Amino acid sequence: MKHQTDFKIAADFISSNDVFLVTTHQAPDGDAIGCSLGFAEMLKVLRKEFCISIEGGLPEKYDFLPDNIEIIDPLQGDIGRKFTHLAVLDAGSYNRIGQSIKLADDNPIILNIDHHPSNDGFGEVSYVDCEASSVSEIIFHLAEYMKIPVGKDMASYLYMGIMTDTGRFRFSNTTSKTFRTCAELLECGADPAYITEHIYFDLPRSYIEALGKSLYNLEYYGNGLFALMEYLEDKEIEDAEGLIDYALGVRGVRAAAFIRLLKDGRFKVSLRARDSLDVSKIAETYDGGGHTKAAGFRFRGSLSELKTNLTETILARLE
Ligand SMILES: [Mn+2]
Repeated sequence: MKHQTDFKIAADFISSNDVFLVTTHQAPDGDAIGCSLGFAEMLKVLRKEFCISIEGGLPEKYDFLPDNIEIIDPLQGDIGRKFTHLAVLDAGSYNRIGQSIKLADDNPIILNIDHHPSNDGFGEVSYVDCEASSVSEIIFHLAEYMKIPVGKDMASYLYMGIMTDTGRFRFSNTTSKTFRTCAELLECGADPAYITEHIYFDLPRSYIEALGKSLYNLEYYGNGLFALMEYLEDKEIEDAEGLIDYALGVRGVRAAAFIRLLKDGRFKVSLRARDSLDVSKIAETYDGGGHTKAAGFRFRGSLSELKTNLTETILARLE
């Protein structure tokens, strides 16, 4: 898939239309939320009409963000309106927006802005920059290109997106450009201490409980090269994605998987790797996707078969 990174086409799409549905992937992470809100701030400056739809609405942990933009949760019923022009952000494929699809026309005209290498290039206009740390970073540079001033709220959203998608500036997607972008966001009013405090040091007790249970179920395979963690309680953990870092952070571990049970009986599997292993390739064999070092998929079937197959596949590539 050849991806294009020409801001002009994206900017023309935005300038030449008036009403947008802004949406992102289901189970939104910090970047998904940050870039959607940041993009909406841009549309505000341009005096465009828009609506943000995120499946499940805004997760509670993001309550601290400025709340002057309403986010629609398509699971809460029909708003009686459909949109022709969509800005789909941080989603590798169109169906990743989940139920937000209900707010789109049957044949929507889509602007796809993303940084996942697995992006399938959907949409009339697709801007996919795999070198960017996050879509939030892309949105900042798009605003700069379009000469749109970045206010404090927009800066806060985008800083939050970059900080979370780089794992607090520690993943290999963190570049000098990332830091320069963040420096500019700070100059535009983003408060890094405030944002970090709310994202990482204001955890609900239920999260710590889930962490305890997940760590209790940590297993090692292949002489400790692969760590497998599972959380099969019938209780949803808010922001469970971060838990896998504990498995990957164990000395000697080069790949980790975290298996969770979804409400519909399927398993959600997150994969992480250090070094050379490309876990997005493994996720793709299960119809999932993601980045080389962080990917995932959903699976319906037997848990023991899943664990056996996944362990074999990963160890075959590690050893
Ligand atoms: Mn992202």
